[in-house]
Amino acid sequence: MAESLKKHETCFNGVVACLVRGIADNCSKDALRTSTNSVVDMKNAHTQNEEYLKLMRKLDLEIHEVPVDHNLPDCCFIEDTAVVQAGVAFICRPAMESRRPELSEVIKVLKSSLGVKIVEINDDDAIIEGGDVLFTGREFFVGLTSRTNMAGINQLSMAFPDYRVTPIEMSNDYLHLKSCTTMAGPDVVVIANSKDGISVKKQMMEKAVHVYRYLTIPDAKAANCLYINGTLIHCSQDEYPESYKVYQKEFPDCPKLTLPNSEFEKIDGAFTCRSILISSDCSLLS
Ligand code: CIR
Repeated sequence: MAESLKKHETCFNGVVACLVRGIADNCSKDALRTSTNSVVDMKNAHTQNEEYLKLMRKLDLEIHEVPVDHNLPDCCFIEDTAVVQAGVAFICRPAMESRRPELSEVIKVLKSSLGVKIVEINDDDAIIEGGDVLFTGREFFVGLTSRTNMAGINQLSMAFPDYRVTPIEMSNDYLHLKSCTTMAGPDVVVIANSKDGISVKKQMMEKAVHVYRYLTIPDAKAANCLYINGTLIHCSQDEYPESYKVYQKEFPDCPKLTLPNSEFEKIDGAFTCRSILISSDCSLLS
């Protein structure tokens, strides 16, 4: 499969594995969140996470589980710890001190299970989280948010010298860039129909090295989707009926699956944040 892929499609159609991490027992109580009164139903969260893993298995991905640490309430949001693309694993530096101890176990699994080059940050002023890093297969867009600064973006640029890295200005409406935009396949960007979404789209259109197809999604939280080897994974009809309709209508020929995400959404987690997808150019598995 992977050999015949064009380079820019490898991260979409050459996905061979994923890294995931379980839910800490103190997640409901201690996970960071923007909404102060949200309470996670842990039983339901575990059910939703099981569905997520079931889907990864159904798509034939080899699953690498980083051992859950019950002292790290946000550890299931593994996307924020590393950007693994184009043969490199760039280790992030989360803005929140409470999340930094998440890194060591992720690095261990990346080293032991995958043949990928590890690049760590050497600037104490840098902060960057994977949720802010959108890779299109051709270039990176990185949100400038409360979790990512220019020093962090500069570190990412150094780790991926072959790719253009474009900072995207954002207001504080969203936690991360990928809270309002993700890739729905090669060269297709889905983006929230919101003030920030519109501004992000404008910046991407002005600065991108490539012309992408942009698709606007009515519910901001539904603009976070996953595309894995030809299958598009998006919001359920129950949770976001209007956005669900857009996905159904705009991707008529693409196999589509839905997942519930309501429990993770309460603590600002979207679909992408619960895994790090590994493509064939980043793995000894290929
Ligand atoms: C946090 O605030 O760090 C977590 N509660 C949520 C992180 C979500 N990460 C992501 O979407 N990439």
